[in-house]
Amino acid sequence: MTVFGMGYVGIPAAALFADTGEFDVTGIQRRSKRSGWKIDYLNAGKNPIKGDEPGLEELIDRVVEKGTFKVTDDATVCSESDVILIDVQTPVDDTKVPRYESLREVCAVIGENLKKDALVVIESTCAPGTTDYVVKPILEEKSGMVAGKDFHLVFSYERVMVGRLIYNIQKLPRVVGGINEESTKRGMELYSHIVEAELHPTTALTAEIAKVTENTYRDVNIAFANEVAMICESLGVDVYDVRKLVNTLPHIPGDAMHNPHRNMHIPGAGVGGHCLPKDPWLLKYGLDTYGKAKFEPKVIVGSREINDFMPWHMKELLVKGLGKAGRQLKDSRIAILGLAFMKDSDDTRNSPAFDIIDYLKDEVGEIIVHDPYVEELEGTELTSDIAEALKDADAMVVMNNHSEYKQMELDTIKELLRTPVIIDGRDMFRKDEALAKGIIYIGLGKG
Ligand code: SAJ
Repeated sequence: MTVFGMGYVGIPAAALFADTGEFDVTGIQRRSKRSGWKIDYLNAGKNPIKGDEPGLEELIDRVVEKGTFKVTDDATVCSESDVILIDVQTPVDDTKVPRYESLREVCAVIGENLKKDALVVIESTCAPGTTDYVVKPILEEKSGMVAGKDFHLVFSYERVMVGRLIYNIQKLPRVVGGINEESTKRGMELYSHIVEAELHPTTALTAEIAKVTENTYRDVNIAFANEVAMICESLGVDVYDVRKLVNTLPHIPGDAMHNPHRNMHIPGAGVGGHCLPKDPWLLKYGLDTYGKAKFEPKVIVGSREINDFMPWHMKELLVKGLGKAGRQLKDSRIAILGLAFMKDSDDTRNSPAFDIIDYLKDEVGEIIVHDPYVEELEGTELTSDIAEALKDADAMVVMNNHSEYKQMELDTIKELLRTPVIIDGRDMFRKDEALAKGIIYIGLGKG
């Protein structure tokens, strides 16, 4: 087996297959400036993925020791492989169009070296239609073989999440989408080696749509919560009270059609990460590029617009809060809390904090950003010391829900701030308690 792309998807998958004893796995990693170091690191049995990934380091060490996993930059080794996994980056650019350069490059090399009867599996998230209209033509043209007959082609997406890379591959259900029956069958057989949960056979296109839909569904639900939050602000109630009440509808498993259950998501200062801000655009790109009927997917695009608006709304709330304290943005020192995109993580990909920093940096006296986990920030002062961040600040803007923020005492905050203004984008504090202490508190969604 050859696995292209030693990232947070490729490494766990390669190691798990290597651990079964059924596969002799080679990981392919380009000797690029940014990631070339991973080759020697992995071959030394070490895990290059940051953050806490239970079981991953021991797994890598074990399979390197056993000799069933090694990494190289020589992609032509795939000529020996019966199974080839494609786990390379598939980002979208700032015009929301997917960048398939590395995918195309890898497909060309695979095509040139493809062994008859091999199984090729794309695990990277891509726009619906990519397997059929991008990957398949390159593999067929370069190999001179016919997909589905001389070799097999499957799209089977990962559902990995930070902190649960190994667990999710083993324990979450797996969708296996082949370009034809035979391909699907071989994909099902392959994943039966490492997936303990149920396997769901389908077509490649259906699987591609399912993957981006899983994340688009979440993005739309968050946007719905954010829109209700702004309605609650305007009408003068607390959206978190509304959410609690809405979600009291019981979850009665069994009769789905009459199951009243609601799951209103959590409103917040924005949506970051490497999945949600990207996947809705991949779904739209698939519709625009390969769809027969063209139309504007209003709910999906509208939801992206709402979620992308939230950091701007946090700035609006900040201006309001400073106004109540008789201050202007331009002569204020602002403390932004939470650079990472999610709780207790150092992952800053697409973090909404970058947006509000952009909106403020040319308009305020000073900005200082606080994050307990993130170590560097280009162009703006960053500290992991909360007292340093809050000292003499005229407002504290909470952009993410790190546990440290939930545990802070309002009295301490008030003492440190020069002007007692809290703009709470993640429901970290109770409005009534803050107001009782003479703090000018504005919570997102709390009218
Ligand atoms: N967020 C909200 N309100 C919510 C949930 C999330 O504002 O109710 C925000 C978070 O603050 C964050 C962003 O959305 O900024 C993304 O959060 P996330 O929990 O979706 O984290 P991700 O981006 O790591 O999402 C991944 C996805 N997993 C895969 O793509 C395989 C997603 O499908 C999972 O649902 C999610 O993990 C998860 O549940 O942990």
